[in-house]
Amino acid sequence: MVLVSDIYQSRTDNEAAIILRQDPVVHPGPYEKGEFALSEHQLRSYRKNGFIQLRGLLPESETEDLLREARQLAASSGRRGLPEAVLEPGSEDVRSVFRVHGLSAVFERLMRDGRLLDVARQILGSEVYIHQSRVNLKPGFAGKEFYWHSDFETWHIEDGMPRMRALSCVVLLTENNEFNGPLMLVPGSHMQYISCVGQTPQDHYKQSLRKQDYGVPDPTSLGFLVQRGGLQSIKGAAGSVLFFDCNTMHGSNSNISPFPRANLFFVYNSIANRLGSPRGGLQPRPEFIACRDGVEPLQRL
Ligand code: 6CS
Ligand code: FE
Repeated sequence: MVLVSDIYQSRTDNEAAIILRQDPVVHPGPYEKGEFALSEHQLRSYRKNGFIQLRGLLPESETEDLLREARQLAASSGRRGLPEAVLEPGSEDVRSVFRVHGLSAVFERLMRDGRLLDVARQILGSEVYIHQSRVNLKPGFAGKEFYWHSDFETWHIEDGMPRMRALSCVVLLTENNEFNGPLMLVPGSHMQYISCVGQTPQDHYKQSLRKQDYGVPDPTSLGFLVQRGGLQSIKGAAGSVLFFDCNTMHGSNSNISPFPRANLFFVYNSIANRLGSPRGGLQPRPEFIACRDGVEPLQRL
């Protein structure tokens, strides 16, 4: 008999494995339904697919200001060489800016906006805080791909996130279309956890945020998930908002089109799901990637 102490074991150098999800998708909780909470129908769709896209949740005029702010942050943090500014592999273009809710008052307000927060609290069934925030810029001609992954696999192994009780909220800051590398998701994949092969090197984030080689699913498991659920790309105008479960398999292609693609991410985590120790003797990742200090429930605006 094999005793497994971690229900979501991964990167222990074993063979790849598919583990059934042990956590709810929509978490029951005493949480009061907010003004912008999802309808029963929308909630059912989120539970089934592991994501939901809300078109036009933010008006386009509002997203113009957000995009300007994101670009300014990218330029200034890149110029100052802040660790929050992650560059594209083999180039000087800024790929992502992390901890945007700490760097900008505009994003600090938005993370507490009822249009986003009401949905996050409703799905996670509790008070929430921000585990990670970032803007992915994917510039025209130059933005490279994000290979297939489950965020939870990384957050569990590298950040010690105990359970699947977190979600990503993605605000489209530009149009996302078939040309500029929109996000692709595998519907239903959130119900299976792909335990990945290979051991994580120390300081893995320095490489993985530019191009990820560990914590990626094997082709057989990925093929199985896609065969069952198909693929869906998230296309839409700026102001569309996507909520997706922390274990939904996703990735995106590079952007060889002239059209830049910028998306803003807030990762909401349940206050009952705070980080523990990373697995496999890894050092905790820096605060700007995984919040640990002074974690408190977000106050709604
Ligand atoms: O390492 C992380 O936390 C991140 N990496 C990817 C590719 N997606 C989610 C998250 O930003
Ligand atoms: Fe991701």
